[in-house]
Amino acid sequence: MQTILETTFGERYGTPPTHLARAPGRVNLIGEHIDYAGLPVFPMAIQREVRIAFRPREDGLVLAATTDPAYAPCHFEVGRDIEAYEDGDWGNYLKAAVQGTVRAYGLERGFDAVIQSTVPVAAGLSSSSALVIATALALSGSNDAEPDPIELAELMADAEQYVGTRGGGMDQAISSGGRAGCAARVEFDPLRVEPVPVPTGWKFVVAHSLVQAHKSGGAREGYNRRRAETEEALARVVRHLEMRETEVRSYRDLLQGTTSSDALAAGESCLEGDLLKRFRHVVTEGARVVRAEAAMRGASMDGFGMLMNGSHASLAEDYEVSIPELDDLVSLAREGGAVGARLTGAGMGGCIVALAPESTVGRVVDRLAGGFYSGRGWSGSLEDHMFVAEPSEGASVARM
Ligand code: NG1
Repeated sequence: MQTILETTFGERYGTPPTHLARAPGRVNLIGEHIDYAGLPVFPMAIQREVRIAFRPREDGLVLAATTDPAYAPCHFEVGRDIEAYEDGDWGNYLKAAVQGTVRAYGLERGFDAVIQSTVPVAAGLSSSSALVIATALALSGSNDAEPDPIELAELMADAEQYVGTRGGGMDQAISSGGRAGCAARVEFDPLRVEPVPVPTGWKFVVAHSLVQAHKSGGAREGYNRRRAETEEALARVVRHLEMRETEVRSYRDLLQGTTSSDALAAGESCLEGDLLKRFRHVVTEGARVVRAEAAMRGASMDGFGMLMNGSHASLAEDYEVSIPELDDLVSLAREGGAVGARLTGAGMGGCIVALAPESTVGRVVDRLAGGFYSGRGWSGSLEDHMFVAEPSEGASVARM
């Protein structure tokens, strides 16, 4: 039986597709808003993914359509300097990937494509990076190139800045380099993805707040401002500690030269207001990631859950990226028996992630369904908004 991708491709281009590229979305388990500070984060690739059925072309055109009528088809020429569509146009993610891949590998042949995604959009689950990685694989596959997954992730983290958000690189790394059954510690500069097996019986529930946070639109300003604030806070602390600005260029550098508690004390004495809050979040979240990895390796579910709770409090109070809907979901998940829950992704909308033992996960889901989703307007099935995330394999491309 033909899949919807194959049927749509045949109807549109009159031939069957020859290849399939896929790239997963991700849920970040802990380590939020610190990838751009150079600190390790702890995400997991999930079963929701972007799939691109494609066929290489003889010329340099990219023709793309999706199985979702909300997204208009687009076409453009492969090149090193591709002019962007209007702000907010989904096609800019394709252009970002193509331009970045061409600049790195000098590829010339384009492709015909049909795209399908099961990653909710603007939900903090990295639908955009999954699309970017899958597109880069489609272009590479069309030109018989086989980029290394980590190198590709690094390239695409830069390439995605084409849409105007200066992201940190976590999403591309885990979408490209994730391992089935594992979460991962992602380190930066140089990029490293170190798989950590998720213990049996740990279940991560993802639930959407029904509020979208569009990073190609409104949420971009909030994201970029936070990033600028953390940089400003760092510069002041470095001056206060009389460290050399050329040697301490990130929070990672800072925390290699001083302990978290000394860094916090320095922040308290030279920062105030929002800058102090942003600084405190980054430093404490960095410490939570280290402890969370140890908790997962030691199968301490309560330990991991406690750190997730601490992360949410810090994101809500110090980083100020939560909203009432996310706070409600977090409280309900805990009431339902989750050992920990937090907003995941950039916040300002999007999803929460909650950790529960397998025996309790049904209660968590019921509590969220009854306490949050019933009585609110939403379309589709409840599974579109809330699901149990499975630790999944990173992106791949294969002949169909
Ligand atoms: P989401 O929530 O998927 O938009 C963004 C950034 C990440 C990271 C998180 C916050 C992009 C592509 N992604 O992710 O790099 O900074 O926010 O932890 O900008």
